Amino acid sequence: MTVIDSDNKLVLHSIGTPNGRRATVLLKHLNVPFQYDRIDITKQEQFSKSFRSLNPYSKIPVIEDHDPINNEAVVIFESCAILLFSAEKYDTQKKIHYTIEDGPVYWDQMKWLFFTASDLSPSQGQLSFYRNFAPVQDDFAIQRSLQETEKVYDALELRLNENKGWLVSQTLNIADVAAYAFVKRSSFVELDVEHKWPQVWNYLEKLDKIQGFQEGYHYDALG
Ligand SMILES: N[C@@H](CCC(=O)N[C@@H](CS)C(=O)NCC(=O)O)C(=O)O
Repeated sequence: MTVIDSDNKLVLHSIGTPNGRRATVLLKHLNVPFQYDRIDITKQEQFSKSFRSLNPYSKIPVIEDHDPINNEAVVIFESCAILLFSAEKYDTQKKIHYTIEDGPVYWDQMKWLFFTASDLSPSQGQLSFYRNFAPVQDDFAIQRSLQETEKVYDALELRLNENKGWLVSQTLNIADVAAYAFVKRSSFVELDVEHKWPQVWNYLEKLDKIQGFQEGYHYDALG
């Protein structure tokens, strides 16, 4: 396990899964140098004592860094909390995030960020588990998680359609990073995004062209 190094560089403990990729996409987009500590969750490394001391829930990604206000060491888990922290600390030009001073658009960002955290990732994650990894084929579980995931993609489609192809305002922000890492992985759960949710497909193609997004996405891959 890597520990935070003396030059204060951010340490990312992660692997190339959708939640892990949220962190690498944002860090690459912002050109933030980081030290990568690969936690192989297929080898149960997330349950080691040292990793558990960083995240008692034993999930990647986790970062170690220093607070931008008082420079105290901090450990942050939860991929969307990592996005909020990294944007606050490193996006000093506010290229990819809104702050509370920006008014209602900040709350829109939070709303869509939380939507990705509490609706998109869990439903797609469950579908992925039941389709790709469960030891037994459980048709009810597959159908239920498919239905929930489709509802999420329906909501994204509606929002993008009504809001000129963006989730928040008409600009890029951290909610897009959070959505991108999962939508880009949609073929793994056999969702036909191109034909069923054309606005989401166009959105994905648009995000693919943003600097650092594909680099961050492909930085690592599980398996
Ligand atoms: N809510 C967490 C979820 C993190 C998560 O589910 N990480 C998965 C990989 S994508 C993991 O570490 N799985 C290992 C395990 O469940 O043992 C976040 O957004 O960071």
